[in-house]
Amino acid sequence: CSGADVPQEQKAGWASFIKSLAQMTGDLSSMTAPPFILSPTSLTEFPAYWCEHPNLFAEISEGKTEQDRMERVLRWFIDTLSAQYTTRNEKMGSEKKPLNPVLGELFYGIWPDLNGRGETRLIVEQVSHHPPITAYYIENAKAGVKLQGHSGQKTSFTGTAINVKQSGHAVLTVQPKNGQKEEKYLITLPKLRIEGIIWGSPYIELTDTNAIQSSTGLTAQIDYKGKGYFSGKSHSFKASIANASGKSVQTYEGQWTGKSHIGGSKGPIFLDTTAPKEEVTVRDVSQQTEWESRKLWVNVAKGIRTGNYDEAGKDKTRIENEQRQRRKDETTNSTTWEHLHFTHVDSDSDYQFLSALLHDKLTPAHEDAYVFKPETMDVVGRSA
Ligand code: CLR
Repeated sequence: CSGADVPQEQKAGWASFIKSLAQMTGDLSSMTAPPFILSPTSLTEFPAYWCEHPNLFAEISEGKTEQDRMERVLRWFIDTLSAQYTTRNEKMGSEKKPLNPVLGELFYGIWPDLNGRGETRLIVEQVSHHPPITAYYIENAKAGVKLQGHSGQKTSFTGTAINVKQSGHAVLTVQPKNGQKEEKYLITLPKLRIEGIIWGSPYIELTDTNAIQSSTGLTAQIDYKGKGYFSGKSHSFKASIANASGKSVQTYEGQWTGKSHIGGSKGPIFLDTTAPKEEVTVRDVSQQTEWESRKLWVNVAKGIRTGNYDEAGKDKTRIENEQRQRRKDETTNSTTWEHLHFTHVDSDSDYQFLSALLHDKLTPAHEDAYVFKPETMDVVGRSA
């Protein structure tokens, strides 16, 4: 029956949450949801999912040809999907509602240099609160690969599922190890459907398509299907790499949560995403500044983890009030909040150039971007 996975005493709360979804106007991040569905993790931590297999990220620049490198980009990209979209189900039993970051919230991490692959660094900043937008930068300088992007969401409710359209994009820059010239890859983001809402055990299925457009002219297109389309299996995809004239040069298919193959389903293995993931390394909370996510939310997270929802609620209210006061002060003083690590540009020249190379032209032709300020790489954070 509906709500089967909802704790008895929260069934009424879940029912009214579902009702309020119908009234939602595109942003559900600030909606109140019953405790059992709350996650103790802020959305500013999510960009770490781009790199839980740092080897695959580093190895992109080792590709010998343009097509080899595009295939490596595709392999790394498909590999990130299971981390991005199934981690909460694996760790917490279902998809959960993440903490809604405050403006200026920061998240830093690294993946250590193992076997000479180079250290990978992650810098995340919440650059907008209404609507929520998270900007991120990931770099492995030794390997010559860096990723810059931002992410937002528009949500709508179908009556049984939540549709999530992702806004933003990412640009990957690769300096090939063989000395060939620098390449850029525009990465657009797939659409999500959150299913299982009625039962109280939400999970994500990816839908539609996304693309990776290289400055070399090569394009990768990825099509997503759930159960009963390509293979009868959930979390399925088909991908193809095409050259500048649109001719397919290689295809791939399989599950983004498991194995996929080159060519048909009987072809050689392309990727097995079940290899152990390397979680990002983050400084201990005791060494973090007030703006760093795990320090900022420490009491809220503790309350959620231990079932002490009063404590969680109280500290969340304190944080939100403090934010409201800051915004008021800014209005009074005619100042605006300044980003620490990123500069906002209205039109991203990489997006404009690369999206024009796509056969299925993107709309809009322009998108904004948050450009990482390299001189802030070593800044430990904003002081309280
Ligand atoms: C954020 C960007 C990441 C990929 C990603 C994964 C899960 C998404 C999240 C993004 C945005 C927020 C999200 C979440 C799943 C659930 C959550 C859509 C796109 C919403 C706000 C909460 C829904 C509440 C139900 C679980 C009841 O790279």
